[in-house]
Amino acid sequence: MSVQSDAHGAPRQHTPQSLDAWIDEVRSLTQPSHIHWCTGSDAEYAALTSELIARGECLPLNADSFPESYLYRSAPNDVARVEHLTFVCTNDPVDAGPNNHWMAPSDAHQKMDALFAGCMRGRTLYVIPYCMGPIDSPLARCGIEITDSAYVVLNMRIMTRMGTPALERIRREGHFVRGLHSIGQLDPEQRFIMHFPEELSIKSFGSGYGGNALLGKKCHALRIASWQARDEGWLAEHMLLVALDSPTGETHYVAAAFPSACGKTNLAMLIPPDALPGWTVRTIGDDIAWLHPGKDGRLWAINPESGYFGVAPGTSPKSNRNAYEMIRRNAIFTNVALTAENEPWWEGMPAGTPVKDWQGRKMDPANGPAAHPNSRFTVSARQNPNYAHEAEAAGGVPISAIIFGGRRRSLAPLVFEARNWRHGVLVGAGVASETTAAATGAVGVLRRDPMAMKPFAGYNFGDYWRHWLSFDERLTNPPKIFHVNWFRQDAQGKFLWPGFSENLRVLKWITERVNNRGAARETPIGYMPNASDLDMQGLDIPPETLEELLKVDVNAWREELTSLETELSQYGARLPAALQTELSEALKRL
Ligand code: OXD
Ligand code: MN
Repeated sequence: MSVQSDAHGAPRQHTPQSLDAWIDEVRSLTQPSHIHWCTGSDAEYAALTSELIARGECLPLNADSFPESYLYRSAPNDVARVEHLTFVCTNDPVDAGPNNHWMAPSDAHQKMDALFAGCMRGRTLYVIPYCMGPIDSPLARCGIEITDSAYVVLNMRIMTRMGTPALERIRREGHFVRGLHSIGQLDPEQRFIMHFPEELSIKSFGSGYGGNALLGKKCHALRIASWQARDEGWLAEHMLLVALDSPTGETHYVAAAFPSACGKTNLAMLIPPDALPGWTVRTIGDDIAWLHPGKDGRLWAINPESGYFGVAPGTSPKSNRNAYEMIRRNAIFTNVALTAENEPWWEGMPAGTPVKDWQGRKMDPANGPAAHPNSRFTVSARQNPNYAHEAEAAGGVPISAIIFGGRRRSLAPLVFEARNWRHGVLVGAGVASETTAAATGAVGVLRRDPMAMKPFAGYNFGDYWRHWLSFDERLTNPPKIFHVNWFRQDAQGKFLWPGFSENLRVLKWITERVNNRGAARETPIGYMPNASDLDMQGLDIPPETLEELLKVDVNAWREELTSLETELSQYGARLPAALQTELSEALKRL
């Protein structure tokens, strides 16, 4: 099955292989001993959990302090996304682009089918029908994941609208994204995450880790959906979504893209500081947004997910009180440490003492952190005390501002505003960030992560930027685009900005700019607040620190954009001329 645009740009849907024929084909390939069609019911969740407890694969946590919550430990070599083993398999390698690892679809299918052959013998094959987005939303898209992991089923039930209603929609619509997953032997030598965007399908083998195994999330809702979105005229992005209610009763919806483990969940669940009374931040989503141009010329967004797969370490009443409260029931914890009271524990926890580390070993600081740095909680978004009811709106919410950001100890100021949509696309393309534990590999290395989509864009970034630029014409009332950096450090490595709740001060300026009220100065990199334009009441920051946070180092920016120019040149003929022009103009302004 594939979707292509006809001469008029309208999506053309090829007839998919029928669901039942595909299940039959997978059954003969993988040879499971049972097939279980997931309904998404409470009883099913409870039964699967009991099975996993009986098999020793899951530990119930303290029933008084963490009711209905469980701990899972993964294989120690299977704790993060594996970007070097993740492929986009298009007929023409240029369509995958230099930003992706590529394999020819026929080779990839052959390789994967050899791994899948007989891999479910003695195991149950679970068929998981799911819907990404509100079940009645025309902006939502469905998929089926076949897996041999009950852990995946339990997580997919929290993270997606999973079960019978999704299956009914799939049967009605006749098309869906096909995902085939097996944990295999959890052997890193036999681990691959393959995407076939032209067929709207995914094959993932050898990993049980969320980003590799919960196929609705990164594989479908970002890599495959970004391709689908290009064909159909929308955007699938690595963005949180929030509703910002101001003291005057206005609501602004804001989308923000940050690389993995850069605080998206914390920003999405921000609790306003006492010094800014009357503000409320409500969460629509913490990781992925699907953005569609509306008939009114605005950009409308849904969160395709229904739960959070959040980074546990650092989650505390101080960093994110709502998250800390929300994960005290009905939560799945993966690779956290354990206290003597059978409570989950991670670095940054205000109390408790770990007695067992994330691998279940007796706690010994010589073995490193107690919780794995990429240990996670999975929890329903509805448990968030500030869950925005708009997350269920079939038509989504209209976006006023898009924010890009990265983790950069130097250069990027606290906030700046792009001059217009086209300049905003350049700002997004220039996002760079220090790597984190969310993916295997070195941590703390600065890398370019355009639109925070480096690991997730399912096609050539050159084509992706062209698609982004096309929204200049598709939208008569586009969101304003901003760039923020919460992570600036001084020479001693101390953070210059307190972050967390205090980030609301920057969001407040952003909403003022959206309302054409906020003051700003024009700088060579865009519009920036003067120190006096930010609401700093009740926050004690030395004036010279604030000045440093709002400074533009012209020479360093010239170097930055020159290096961006070199990086963009690898996209050759696929790089849109308009982006190159935008970059040349930005360089001239410096
Ligand atoms: C995530 C990630 O899990 O970006 O959201 O890695
Ligand atoms: Mn993410």
